[in-house]
Amino acid sequence: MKVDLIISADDIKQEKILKKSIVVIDMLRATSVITTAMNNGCKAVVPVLTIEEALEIANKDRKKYILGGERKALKIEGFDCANSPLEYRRDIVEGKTLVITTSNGTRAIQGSLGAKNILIGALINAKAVAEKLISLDNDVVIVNAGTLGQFSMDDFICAGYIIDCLLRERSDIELTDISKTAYYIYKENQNIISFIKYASHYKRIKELNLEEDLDYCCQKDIINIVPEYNDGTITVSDNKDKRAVV
Ligand code: 3SL
Ligand code: MG
Repeated sequence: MKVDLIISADDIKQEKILKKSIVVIDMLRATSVITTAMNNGCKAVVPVLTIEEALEIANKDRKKYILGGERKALKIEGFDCANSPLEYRRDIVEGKTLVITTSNGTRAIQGSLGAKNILIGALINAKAVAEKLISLDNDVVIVNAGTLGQFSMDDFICAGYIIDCLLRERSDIELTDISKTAYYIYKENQNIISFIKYASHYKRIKELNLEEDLDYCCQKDIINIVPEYNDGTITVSDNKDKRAVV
């Protein structure tokens, strides 16, 4: 099993992801939101690129859908929720379909179309993602959403932790130089907050007084499910027994 890594949604190349098992990471905060919503009983998540697309889907039946996401890290006018994972509580999401649009995370998911599998990963479900990858037994590309086409320290260290989980399960994993670097960086910085407090996006979220989001997203392995994208929709195939309490 080979593991490669792409550093931002803008750097995805079709030839690199074709037939691979992809993990999309936007730990601050889109993939943490999707994972939390699904863990709290959300039926499905529809990731879209534009606000207009999101409104068009949700307006078909406002009782069935929740509108979520952000622009410039802020709630979108007319939407139900912003991009804070803590908003996606069971009483809000259970039985609903979340239509979400975000600046980087949903772009990274859409950019990964053509891959064999597209898994949704974050620190909060990293170990479960690694276990799922082992069971798929295919070459892996970790797609970091990054921030507006730029490298993001937060997604990179999250990738490093997923690689660490993979290496604990299997010794025959071949890492590219960039995935090896993510792994080494994680090994030297296992306290995630101490490392990513220097990241630009961390600072932006902190300036918005969303420190609780940061604390939440920086926890490792509090959720055991792995959301997966197929044909326009993200679901969890075996979430019933594995749902953790958050
Ligand atoms: O870029 C994204 O997809 C978002 O997760 C960014 S934010 O953390 O909500 O600002
Ligand atoms: Mg991000």
